Amino acid sequence: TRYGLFSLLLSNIQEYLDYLGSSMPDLVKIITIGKSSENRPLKVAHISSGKKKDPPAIWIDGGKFHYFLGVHGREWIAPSTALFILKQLTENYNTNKGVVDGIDWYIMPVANPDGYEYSHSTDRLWRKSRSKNPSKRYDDYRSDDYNYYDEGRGARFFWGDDPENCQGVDLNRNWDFHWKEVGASNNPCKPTFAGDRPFSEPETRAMSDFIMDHSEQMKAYLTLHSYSQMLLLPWGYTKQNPKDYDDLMYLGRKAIESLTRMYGTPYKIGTSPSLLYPTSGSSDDWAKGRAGIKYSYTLELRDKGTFGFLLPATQIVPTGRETFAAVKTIAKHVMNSD
Ligand code: 0X9
Ligand code: ZN
Repeated sequence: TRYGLFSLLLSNIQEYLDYLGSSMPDLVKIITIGKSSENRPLKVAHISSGKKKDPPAIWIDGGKFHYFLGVHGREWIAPSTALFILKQLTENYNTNKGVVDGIDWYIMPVANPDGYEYSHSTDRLWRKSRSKNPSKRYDDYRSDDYNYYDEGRGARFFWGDDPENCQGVDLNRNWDFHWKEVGASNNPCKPTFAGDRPFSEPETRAMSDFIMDHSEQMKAYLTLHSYSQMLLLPWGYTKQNPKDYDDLMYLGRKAIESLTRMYGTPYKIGTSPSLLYPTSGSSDDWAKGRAGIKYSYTLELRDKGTFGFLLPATQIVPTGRETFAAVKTIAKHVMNSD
């Protein structure tokens, strides 16, 4: 098809979703779960072959905030990896029948369409959403003693700072679970601004409402970010481990073994405070702590900093392939333990 190698402008992604929905209506339904601050549709692809009664479900978002499950604007590899997975599950149905028939997939390639678009049009390193924050003299924010940056990866400057307009909320700090306790900023000019209250943003509200409505069915929650090559498991807000930590580590290791087998890409596995930094109000913690989804993982995709957010296009397909291998391992486990 003309989408053989998808183009990754937001408009092309939305077109591809609509194309899948109309060309494979029995397999793919495109659901609009809400609107972003700037009124863009928030689209989720529901893949269900109907071959199994009451199958378990898996949610994947790219670029939630950040930039495939793309929550964070600048993390472009996330939406493209989500799309790669979506393509394998649909256009390559025959090859992947087992996991398509056994699972209901909910895939939201771009969870932060406004931030994704802004990172293309204006500021390549934009992370947050683009909502307008209540005006307050920005000087007032300078005195904040707790501002949080990308310390974990040793950033020397503050990516995504925007002292002029101070728009947007970090969609991975805005969820209603231990909101703003640690690793989140009060300051709307900072890249990790948590918002004025939990779920202040239409994007996080739409996603959490949708996931909650399907939480009984959902057995795994995967959110795609970049970069670092890590599989992170809860909790992010505390150094304590969840009761079923060993189960999450076990499946996480199996998933990463499948990933690494493909091209040898090394990944670390562990919690965010032990490998990166603590954060609270993040979607992975909420998915486990509030929605009760056992297997909740954040995948920090390629690379380890050579190119960082500016990953060359030649790595898109290899990243998609290895990540899909990990996702299939998780899917098979969830199918068998159901
Ligand atoms: O800081 C984040 O939101 C994620 N890293 S990123 O560079 N993509 O922004 C990590 C989130 C990991 N999960 C938790 N800490 N709960
Ligand atoms: Zn991110």
